[in-house]
Amino acid sequence: MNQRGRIIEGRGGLYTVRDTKGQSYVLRAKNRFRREGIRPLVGDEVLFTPGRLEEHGWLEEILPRRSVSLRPPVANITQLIITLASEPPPDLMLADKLLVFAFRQDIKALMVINKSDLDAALPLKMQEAYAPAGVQVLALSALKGSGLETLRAAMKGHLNCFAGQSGVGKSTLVSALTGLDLETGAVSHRTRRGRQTTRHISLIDRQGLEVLDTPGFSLLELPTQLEPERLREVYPEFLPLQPFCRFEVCLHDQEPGCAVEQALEAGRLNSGRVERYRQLLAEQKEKWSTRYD
Ligand SMILES: Nc1nc2c(ncn2[C@@H]2O[C@H](COP(=O)(O)OP(=O)(O)O)[C@@H](O)[C@H]2O)c(=O)[nH]1
Ligand SMILES: [Mg+2]
Ligand SMILES: [Zn+2]
Repeated sequence: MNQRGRIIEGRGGLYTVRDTKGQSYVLRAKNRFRREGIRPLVGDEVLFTPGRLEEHGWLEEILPRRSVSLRPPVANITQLIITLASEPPPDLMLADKLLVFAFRQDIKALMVINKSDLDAALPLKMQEAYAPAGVQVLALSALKGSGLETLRAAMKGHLNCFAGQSGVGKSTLVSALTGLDLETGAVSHRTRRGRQTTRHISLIDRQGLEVLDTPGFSLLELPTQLEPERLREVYPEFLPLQPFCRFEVCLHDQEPGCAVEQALEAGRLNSGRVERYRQLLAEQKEKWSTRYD
């Protein structure tokens, strides 16, 4: 008889699955998965047959995924926590790409500005840039422990995944929130990427929080299949303006009579967001036009 659970870890062909009662099982995937090209992912809801005595059991079926990411390989995230800090200097292009990734899959996005003990101005700047996109921005310091309770409350009920540049303090945050002692690295060592990329992914379920700390989101590429025309759809701050653009298929990229351009000139849109949107649009157009090469 099949039982139901969630994959919390995958290593060397063995999957650890936890059921709703908190019991863990070690499973092997049926050959069928490989034949059909299906890769079980951490976060997957599955049906399985437990093993008898010391034997491993069998992963029988993967239930439909709510969201999926292949780099890092995780399924069913419901909230992406985009983490920034003043050190290393914020990569806002990465933040915007992460938002595109999240919004395309209907994943909720939350932005946390860590290390606010070092720089109290950054959270306000990010609030200005991202609140119009409907993103909640939280200021905190994992080191000082400030702002953690607000973050904890925002994480409840979600399968959370921390994303952002190496060195912003994701692991420190997850440790502070869950009481686990995760591997953290000082910023000055962040170029030694080997250790990070070999690290495996696991789903932590502690103190009422479900969370993934993965290094893989730090170099996000938008998928080639994302049509340039669809990019504007995942910029919530553009949507109310769009009906006022002269052209219905306005890409908000210097076309005449563009309401986004007018709002930008009037200072009613964040210029960085618009500039980076246009840069991403150009990149997607390029990828799209060469997608069969
Ligand atoms: N000043 C300060 N440093 C922090 C804070 N949180 C983390 N750090 C430091 O930032 C460095 C990188 O942290 P880590 O958690 O490994 O970052 P990750 O690469 O995003 O997982 C470590 O040296 C941490 O001690 C914070 O709130 N304030
Ligand atoms: Mg880390
Ligand atoms: Zn327009």
